[in-house]
Amino acid sequence: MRYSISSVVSALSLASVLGGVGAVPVADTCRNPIVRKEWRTLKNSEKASYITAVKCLQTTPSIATATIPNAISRFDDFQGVHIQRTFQIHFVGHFLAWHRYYVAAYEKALREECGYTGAQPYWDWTLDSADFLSSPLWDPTTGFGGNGAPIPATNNSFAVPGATGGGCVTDGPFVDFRLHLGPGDSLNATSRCLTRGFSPVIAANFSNTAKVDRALAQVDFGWFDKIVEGETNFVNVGIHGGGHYSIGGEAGDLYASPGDPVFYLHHANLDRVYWLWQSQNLATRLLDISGSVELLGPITGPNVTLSFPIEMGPLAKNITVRNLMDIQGLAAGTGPLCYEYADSPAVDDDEDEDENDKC
Ligand SMILES: *[C@@H]1O[C@H](CO)[C@@H](O)[C@H](O)[C@H]1NC(C)=O
Ligand SMILES: *[C@@H]1O[C@H](CO)[C@@H](O)[C@H](O)[C@H]1NC(C)=O
Ligand SMILES: *[C@@H]1O[C@H](CO)[C@@H](O)[C@H](O)[C@H]1NC(C)=O
Ligand SMILES: *[C@@H]1O[C@H](CO)[C@@H](O)[C@H](O)[C@H]1NC(C)=O
Ligand SMILES: *[C@@H]1O[C@H](CO)[C@@H](O)[C@H](O)[C@H]1NC(C)=O
Ligand SMILES: [Cu+2]
Repeated sequence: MRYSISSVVSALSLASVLGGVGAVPVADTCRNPIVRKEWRTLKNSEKASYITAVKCLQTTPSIATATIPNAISRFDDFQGVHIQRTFQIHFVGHFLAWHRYYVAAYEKALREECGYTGAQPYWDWTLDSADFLSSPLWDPTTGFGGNGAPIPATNNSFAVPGATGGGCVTDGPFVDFRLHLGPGDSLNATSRCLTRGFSPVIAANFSNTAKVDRALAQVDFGWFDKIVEGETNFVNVGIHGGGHYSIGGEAGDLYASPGDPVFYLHHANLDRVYWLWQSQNLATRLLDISGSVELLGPITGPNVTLSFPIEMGPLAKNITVRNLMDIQGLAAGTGPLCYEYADSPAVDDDEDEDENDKC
């Protein structure tokens, strides 16, 4: 029920109604929102176009060298800004808003600088939770390539439970790709391979439907965000950490994780879950924001509000949280966003009924 097309459609019409009330009249520039689809529902030709656009971003010259001197490509610009802002954008009230804007900026760069005509795909990791290694994402020809080569456990600076691999990826489109920033908070010049360290255990325990349902069942944004972000340990990993640590390697690096192109599919899915949560009650949830402005900051505040500034450095202009609450804010006259999410292929009414007991 929660996920059904009809509930999302009615939610979207409500968004337009809300936007009309008291909003400055704006040309209807979001009549055709681009549709973000689950990776495995794309045609092979669409998958190829996306990968081609990512590789284009990886070879398009940086525009951010004033603030990230060792960025070489536009892809590096995105990773560099995430590295720089890590402590301002995680375990804070605007975590989801910031990453919503970040993914949208990346999608815009793919479309406007690399000729990509599709939308940012998402990765519904619940589909792969039970059989992580068989995910179509890891296909060497129609996906992002697979696990990293095995390295000794002692070489893994960050021991993710159940991690395998850990070295450079050995197949797929990014086998020769070089990262120029990181690891961790380093912005020094470097040339590194893309590493992965798959952990099927993390995927099974933390990237499953029950975890998503638990997040969706939260009554306010504060609790929703808390459940999504989880804790800074491997016992109560949120669905955010589940995606990151199940891939591991570069993607498991809190700072440098956008160095793995799959980062953007993972965060698009988190954004989809955020939107599904908002869509259960848009009248309230387009306005509901809370949480500390500081990393794991005090419960006493200061807290994030709708007027809190969201900074993207050289990637996009400064805006406020208010502008990021609605993924079709462009239609509502309240922000720059104009996209929607196609249902995940897992979701149908039969399955919804089966899942009712879990929440
Ligand atoms: C493991 O770490 C050691 C010491 O830093 C290094 O010499 C070695 O090359 C590393 N091995 C692999 C497979 O990365
Ligand atoms: C980065 O470069 C600076 C200046 O050369 C150096 O002090 C620092 O140790 C380097 N950091 C890393 C992680 O290599
Ligand atoms: C994953 O779940 C299993 C079964 O509940 C549990 O035994 C194991 O400790 C969990 N592992 C992690 C890393 O959470
Ligand atoms: C910040 O939010 C917390 C939790 O919602 C609340 O208890 C606290 O009073 C808020 N602080 C301020 C300054 O608004
Ligand atoms: C965004 O705001 C910050 C803080 O006020 C400012 O330093 C920065 O120059 C602004 N960036 C842009 C692109 O306007
Ligand atoms: Cu992040």
